[in-house]
Amino acid sequence: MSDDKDVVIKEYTAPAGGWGSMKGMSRILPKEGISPDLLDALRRQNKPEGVMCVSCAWGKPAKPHIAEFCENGAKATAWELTGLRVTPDFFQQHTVSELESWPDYDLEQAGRLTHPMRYDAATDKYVAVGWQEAFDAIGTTLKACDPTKVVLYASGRASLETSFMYGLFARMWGQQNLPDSSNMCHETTSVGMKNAIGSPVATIQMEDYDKCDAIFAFGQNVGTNAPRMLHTLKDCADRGVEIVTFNPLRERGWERFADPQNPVQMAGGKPTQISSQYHQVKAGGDIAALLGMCKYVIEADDRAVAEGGARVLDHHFIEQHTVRFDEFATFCRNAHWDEIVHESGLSRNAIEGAARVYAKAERVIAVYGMGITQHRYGMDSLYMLINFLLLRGNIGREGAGPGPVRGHSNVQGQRTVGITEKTELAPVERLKELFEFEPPTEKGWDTVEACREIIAGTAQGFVQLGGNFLRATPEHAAMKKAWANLPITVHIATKLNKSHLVPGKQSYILPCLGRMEQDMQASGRQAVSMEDSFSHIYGSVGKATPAAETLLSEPAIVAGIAKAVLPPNPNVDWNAWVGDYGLVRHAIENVYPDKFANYNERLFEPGGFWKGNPAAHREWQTESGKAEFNVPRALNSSGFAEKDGRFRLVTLRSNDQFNTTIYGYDDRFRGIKGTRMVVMMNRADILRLGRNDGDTIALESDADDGVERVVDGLRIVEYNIPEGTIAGYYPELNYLIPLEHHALESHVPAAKSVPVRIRT
Ligand SMILES: Nc1nc2c(c(=O)[nH]1)N[C@H]1C(S)=C(S)[C@@H](COP(=O)(O)OP(=O)(O)OC[C@H]3O[C@@H](n4cnc5c(=O)[nH]c(N)nc54)[C@H](O)[C@@H]3O)O[C@H]1N2
Ligand SMILES: Nc1nc2c(c(=O)[nH]1)N[C@H]1C(S)=C(S)[C@@H](COP(=O)(O)OP(=O)(O)OC[C@H]3O[C@@H](n4cnc5c(=O)[nH]c(N)nc54)[C@H](O)[C@@H]3O)O[C@H]1N2
Ligand SMILES: [Mo]
Repeated sequence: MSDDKDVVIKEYTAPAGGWGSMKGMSRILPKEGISPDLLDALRRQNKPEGVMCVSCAWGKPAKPHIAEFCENGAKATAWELTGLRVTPDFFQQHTVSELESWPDYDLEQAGRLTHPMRYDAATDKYVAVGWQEAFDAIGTTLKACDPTKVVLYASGRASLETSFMYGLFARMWGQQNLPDSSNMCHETTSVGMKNAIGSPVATIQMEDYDKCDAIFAFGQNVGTNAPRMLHTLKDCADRGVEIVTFNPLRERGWERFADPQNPVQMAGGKPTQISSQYHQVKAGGDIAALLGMCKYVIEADDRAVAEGGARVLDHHFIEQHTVRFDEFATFCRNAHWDEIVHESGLSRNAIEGAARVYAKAERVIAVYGMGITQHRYGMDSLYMLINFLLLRGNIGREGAGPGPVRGHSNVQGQRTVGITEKTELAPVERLKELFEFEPPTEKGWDTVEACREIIAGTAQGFVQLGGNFLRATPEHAAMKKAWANLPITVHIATKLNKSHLVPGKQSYILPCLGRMEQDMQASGRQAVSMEDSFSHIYGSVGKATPAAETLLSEPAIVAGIAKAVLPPNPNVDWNAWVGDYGLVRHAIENVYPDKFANYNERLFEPGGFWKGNPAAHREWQTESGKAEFNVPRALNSSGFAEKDGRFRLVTLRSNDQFNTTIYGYDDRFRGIKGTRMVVMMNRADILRLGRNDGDTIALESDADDGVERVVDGLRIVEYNIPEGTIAGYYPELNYLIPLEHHALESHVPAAKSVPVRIRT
């Protein structure tokens, strides 16, 4: 029931994949019982006409492997198809205050929610309520609110169909407070890439990995967070592609991999070495590392020009397709190596070694994750990554380009179909024309803004379509206090989580079908669809028996709320849409004809259908009409100065979790077992503090705002991590992140470089 399992800290020497992943899977599965539904779901996972995994957003190949799932996808599937149930009886046995004290792991273990529930303050318990009664009561309360003060959050799992309905509901109600989990995740990509190259998403597709000859990887933990990508990387490594990784931690997936589907490797053959170079940058050190590489390449080109040698830059591309190169090049030439070395934490030699790989490669892909986006100057890191690619024309041609690895399985798609707080990203004119209402034009709230309003007590209600907002957001102590004062909280969810257990004045849990489950409606079995990191869109058909007969589908619940809140509109027939999701797709196609032409017909195309990307063929939809170089505003993205006793805390995921869902206490690749309450620390830092490996300490906020934020009971784990950078797990450490410590323009909480000190 708690975090005090047998703690074992021991270096893990095996590769990613291999028998370890088999054990990782089997450790989770038997507890849950292997049901025929689970086997069927795994067999059909990520295959054409199959069911799309609820875990990560990695692409689903047109020609899948026999088992196109990974250890962590299997865990996510097993836990969705668990035989355990959270029934009205369960809620009778436990008060909400009691449940709130349970660890996230125990809440997840309790099983699937089965009945709509209403919070009863008198008994401090959730009690069963009928669906219609719930919708009516929610409708009555929401109608009395100022719609522009209610938050309609979406976590990136819900399908394109549900998300479209949800966004439409918000706008018909007169608001667009539609923060998405993307606001805590790749929003830096969406804002920064749009500014720099006119496309908010990856320009590459899966096939580009077959054609690249170098990969530069920044701040992403492939072995845990997108394990199916390991197959792609292995194929690349086998072809001799150079893989150069930048990460403060030596993440096993970027080091070596044994393919569980390769009999030779499983029989003890040599695992594949993934990275040919591995650079342990400091937290926030990517701007400087990229700057060093850009400087090297630009100066090599200067020499080539002077000596009449072969050019190193793609100067044709630069002239024809970009702006502000000269300004950027001057900045790089003037940069000092001592500063670059200090800010990156890497030697000049190491950076030049990486730059030489870049200068030699014909086609380069840059992949990245939260290590780039979740920083105060995350946008500058991202701009540097784009600058770096532009220097040799590595955007908009085969085998080259930026490849952000998205988080939730449909997080990118939700943005595509209107889950956005930004008017300019919403298809306002089309909505007006097709559904005959006046969409709002006032910008809605993003995640940080929603948190501000909640803390200030001005938010009047919170609806969450999936997710665990309270647990996932920063400034946890203040958020928790304020959350309880919300006039109404409504949770559309499959599993119980902490956000549900700090009820607002009124609170409802509305349990929904999971993606693996059969969704029968008036017109028969329904499919839903999602978009992956490569902008490919796939249909997904659930076949498992629903966890309870009382569950409704997500579209049905969204429609139920919409009908209870909105006056009837003859152009939106919510009931017909719920009866046949093909009609929702038809509406999506009407709103976005370019991206979704023949949506229903193409739903099951192997490998998904591509929604297209102008930057992929060098059409730059930017302000200047060109790809833009940007000079960074800082050399380190952390956004705070270094000083004695201050650390940069990286908060990240273990191998046994999906965001706030904790599947277990074994972070296998990092060799940390039995506890999540750790802080990974360099040996020199431990000695300097006069502490020992295994000591228990408290971390406190070292932000300059004077607010006290503390997490106690953390065990020091001596770890291979740069001095001054420390790491621990999210969400436990979210108490330590100030709300205003976020990426400047995108408002992504800066979870990868949080200023903290050890409490003495
Ligand atoms: N199994 C599983 N899969 C998942 C998830 C999950 O929780 N579990 N979550 C999903 C979601 S929503 C997302 S967004 C993705 C997240 O996937 P990732 O982007 O991999 O996110 P994190 O686990 O937070 O790890 C960030 C990585 O960045 C590194 N890093 C930290 N700071 C820096 C820095 O300053 N510079 C560099 N270069 N590296 C840095 C860390 O060491 C770590 O390897 O995964 C998705 N897939
Ligand atoms: N410190 C720190 N904070 C972070 C991060 C970090 O790296 N460090 N990462 C950030 C990132 S990248 C993200 S994306 C956010 C994640 O934030 P969220 O997306 O809000 O959180 P999740 O943990 O993914 O949500 C899990 C819950 O979703 C519900 N759920 C699961 N499946 C379904 C379904 O099919 N339908 C519905 N309706 N509900 C379902 C379950 O109730 C489950 O408890 O956290 C962010 N917060
Ligand atoms: Mo994410």
